[in-house]
Amino acid sequence: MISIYHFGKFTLTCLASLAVLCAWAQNPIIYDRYTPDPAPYVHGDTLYLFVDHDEDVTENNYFTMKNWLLYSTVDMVNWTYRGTPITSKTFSSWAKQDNDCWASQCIERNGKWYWYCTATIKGEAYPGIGVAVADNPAGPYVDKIKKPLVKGWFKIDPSVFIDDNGQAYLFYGNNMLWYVKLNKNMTSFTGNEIEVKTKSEDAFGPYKGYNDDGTPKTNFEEASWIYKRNGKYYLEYAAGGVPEHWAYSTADKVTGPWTYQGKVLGQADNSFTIHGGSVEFKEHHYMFYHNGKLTGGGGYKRSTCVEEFTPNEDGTIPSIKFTTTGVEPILAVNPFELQEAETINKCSGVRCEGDYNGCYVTNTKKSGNIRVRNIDFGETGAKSFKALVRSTEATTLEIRTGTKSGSKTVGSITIASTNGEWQEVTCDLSTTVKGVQLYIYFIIKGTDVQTFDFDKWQFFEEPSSIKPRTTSLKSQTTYDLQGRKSNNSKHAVKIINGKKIIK
Ligand code: FUB
Repeated sequence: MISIYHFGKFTLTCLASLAVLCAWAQNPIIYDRYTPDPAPYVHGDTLYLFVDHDEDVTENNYFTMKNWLLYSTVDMVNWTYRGTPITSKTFSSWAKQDNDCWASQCIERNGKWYWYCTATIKGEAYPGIGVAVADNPAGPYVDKIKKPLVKGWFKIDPSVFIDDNGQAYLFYGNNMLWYVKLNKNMTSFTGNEIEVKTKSEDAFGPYKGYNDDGTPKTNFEEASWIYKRNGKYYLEYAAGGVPEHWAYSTADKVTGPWTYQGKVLGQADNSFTIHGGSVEFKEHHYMFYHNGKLTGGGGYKRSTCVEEFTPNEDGTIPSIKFTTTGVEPILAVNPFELQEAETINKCSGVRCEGDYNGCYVTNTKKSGNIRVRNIDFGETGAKSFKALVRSTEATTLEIRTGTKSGSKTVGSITIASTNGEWQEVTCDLSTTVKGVQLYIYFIIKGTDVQTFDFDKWQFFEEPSSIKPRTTSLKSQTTYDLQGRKSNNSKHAVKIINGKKIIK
């Protein structure tokens, strides 16, 4: 797939530098892995974030991408890892293995989830787009057709859309743009691939230059993102060559003609690509994109960011500024409900693991920490805390509450080895924690050799001496609507910052 990129794309990556984030920074939003090419999808009260995965170690100074990841949120500031549902092995009958897991998008139709993914055709240098199907967003996913839906040079970056009349479309392409009309089964199409003429300034904006033979270079680069709002079709895309910016065009019909509307985002920090897409969630509009600003990040280590915006009255998208502070919470976390440890606002020294059967956090360093944002302890407050953990060596789990300027310890549990078994651990808090806390932190202090896994947590209004406890964390493990082992109600319904929330 290398040759679909222009020379500039390679030279620009040399500018990548180590980025250090300040404690208050919220963009990027995922901290345990590099998460490029975000494809947000709203389903019920949850926003799913389907992303690619830039590996920690870049091979051959080029994109090193072996699988696709899933995160979700209900509040926009705490993100739950839902596993690594698809790898190149999912497409083993036709895709090159262990690399080139490029941009993707997933959609639900009639209870099935269809995840369209770019990969390189086995034994060839050009890409194809496959589709894997599951009953739940977190999988397991199966490549039922065992072949790419479309393949050929420049055929990357799928964007799927179902129109009001039920007709589904798959758009894709780099510098060139095509679409197919998907059949209802979402895994085949009828008719030919239709090419959208990208060499039009009216449709896609000012040419980014001219070839030696005088033919123009289209402003359309890649990462098409198709949707409909208030009867109008929107096509967002990476534009301008590399480094890319984010632009969009609109049309009265999904098949065009398209009219260029302008630039929405400038060039991403520390990344020559910007791949993203906007989505409406609980009456808020969010623009997702990636940059290279996570620690150690760069052009091949990109991370998802998000900004909130308000469309103009006429439906046009305003110019959106990059921020490091990101977006505000739209719900508060209820600490008295069972919560997943892998629901994280920010973390370091830990990584999320697991799959559709259940995920958890594991430490990657001697000490690690997890931050959760916007937790409402109510007027009565919390007096004790319980966690479900397992450890191979003695470990201390410290609980802190935090503000913008600092944090204070409110509880601590020293856990002996649990011999690999999940175990509930409890502590009384040194002070009753009340009201809305900006942050709570879980600090893991261990040894060089130990493994510490953290699955769930919950606070209680009673001290630990009061028996019986509400319930056992283990016994609260149930299957949620997506078939994933978890408590069903992760967050309380809450109106925050005066914004109307629809649950
Ligand atoms: O992540 C690999 C490629 O980089 C994507 O397919 C493009 O959209 C660009 O983000």
